[in-house]
Amino acid sequence: MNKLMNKLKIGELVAGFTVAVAATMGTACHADNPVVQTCFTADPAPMLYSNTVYLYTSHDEDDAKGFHMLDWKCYSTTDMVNWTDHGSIANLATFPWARQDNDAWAPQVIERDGKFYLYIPISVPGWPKNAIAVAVADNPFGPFKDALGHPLVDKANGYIDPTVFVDDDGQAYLYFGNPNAWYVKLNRDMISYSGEVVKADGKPRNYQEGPWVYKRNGHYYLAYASTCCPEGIGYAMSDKPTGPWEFKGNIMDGNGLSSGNHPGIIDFKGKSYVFGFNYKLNWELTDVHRERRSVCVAEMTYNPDGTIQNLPWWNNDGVSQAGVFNPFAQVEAATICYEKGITTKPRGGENQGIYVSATENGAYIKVKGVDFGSKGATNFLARVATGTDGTTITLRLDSETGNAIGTLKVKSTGAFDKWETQSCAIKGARGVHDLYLKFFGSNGPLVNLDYWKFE
Ligand code: FUB
Repeated sequence: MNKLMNKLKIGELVAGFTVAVAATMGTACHADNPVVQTCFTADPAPMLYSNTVYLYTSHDEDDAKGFHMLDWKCYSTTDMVNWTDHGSIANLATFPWARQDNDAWAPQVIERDGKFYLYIPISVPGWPKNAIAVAVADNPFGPFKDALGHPLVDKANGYIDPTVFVDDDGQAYLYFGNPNAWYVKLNRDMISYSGEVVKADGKPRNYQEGPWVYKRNGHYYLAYASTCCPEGIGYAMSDKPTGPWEFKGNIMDGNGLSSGNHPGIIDFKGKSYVFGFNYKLNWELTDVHRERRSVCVAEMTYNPDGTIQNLPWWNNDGVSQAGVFNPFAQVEAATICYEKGITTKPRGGENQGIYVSATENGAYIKVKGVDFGSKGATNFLARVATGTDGTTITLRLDSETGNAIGTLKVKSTGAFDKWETQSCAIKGARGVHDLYLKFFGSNGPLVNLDYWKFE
């Protein structure tokens, strides 16, 4: 990100704060944006693989004032509104030769020939400090292992924000950079490159950082975080992957609510989506601007000539659901459209997934567009762990106070890490509804929930 205070004057921050608070008060229960509420996420990189969208993000720590970033995260969805948390897929310790206390910046993951390649910017000792590294995994969730034991692209000023694009002829390109867009041609192994680092031909107007390169209907696109004022998302087009790039406009204008943005763009089930970030959750917690960002998504529309229609700033509503949600298969409890009072925790061990913890009386998880079918459901099963008696999980339709279809009176399992399946009867669940799992009990940790399903 460019120097924050150069781009965003204090007045804009204060004005932004006022509007942010007004925009979020009373609406949180209905919001679907930002995509993740259990932690701060930034620098979205969506990947389509096997009919699922995987969203890789950087992660602002809860205590961040400026940037404080230690790991990279992964979420997945099949309907664009309910996102399953897969936790941390790599962290600074994955690259032991790099700076270990900060700078886990914008990632991207690409699948090729059944392997998954994570490209990340990282800091190395000395100056200049910016380098690009690559890690590899056998599946989208990692754990990703350092591929080289050293940077893929050695240090230079501004070598950040890598993005990889594989053209139809099989040639892969790695783009990166602030305040220039540079690229190299990757070799087929995806962990080495040939030739020199090249400065992209024609820097598009207001290009700052966060390049995202892709091809659609024969046009090459370079979307990026664009600066002039608060960061927006600009884009340029070309008829070659190496430019020259012609500036075409802003996909989203900058906004005083945010000092940054960073695009990730994808097509899924016949629609196009742009991801970026805002500071909504930060403004809900404090009136001070911190680097505590939250990934958002909006639907994007192309004109017949391939240009892209300008979008308003991220709204609270998010995008419409692509399909419905099946509650009859086992559902990871960390599958969330929106929540309050929920934290997510790793089960432990490599690739063991995530469970959720309800931390306060009145906490809830919203799962959107749940299809109970015409026959409906009669039973609810949940894998729970709790050291206390008296917690209930009430299942409500369409809002936190909507029609209750059942209540699970959770019995103590003896400890918060002793798991049991418990169940309750369900009545009145038919058709498609938003489902709210609403947690009541004494304050403090109430119950841990690993997965659930209806029968
Ligand atoms: O998240 C750290 C940095 O801020 C990213 O690398 C930039 O794109 C900006 O979002």
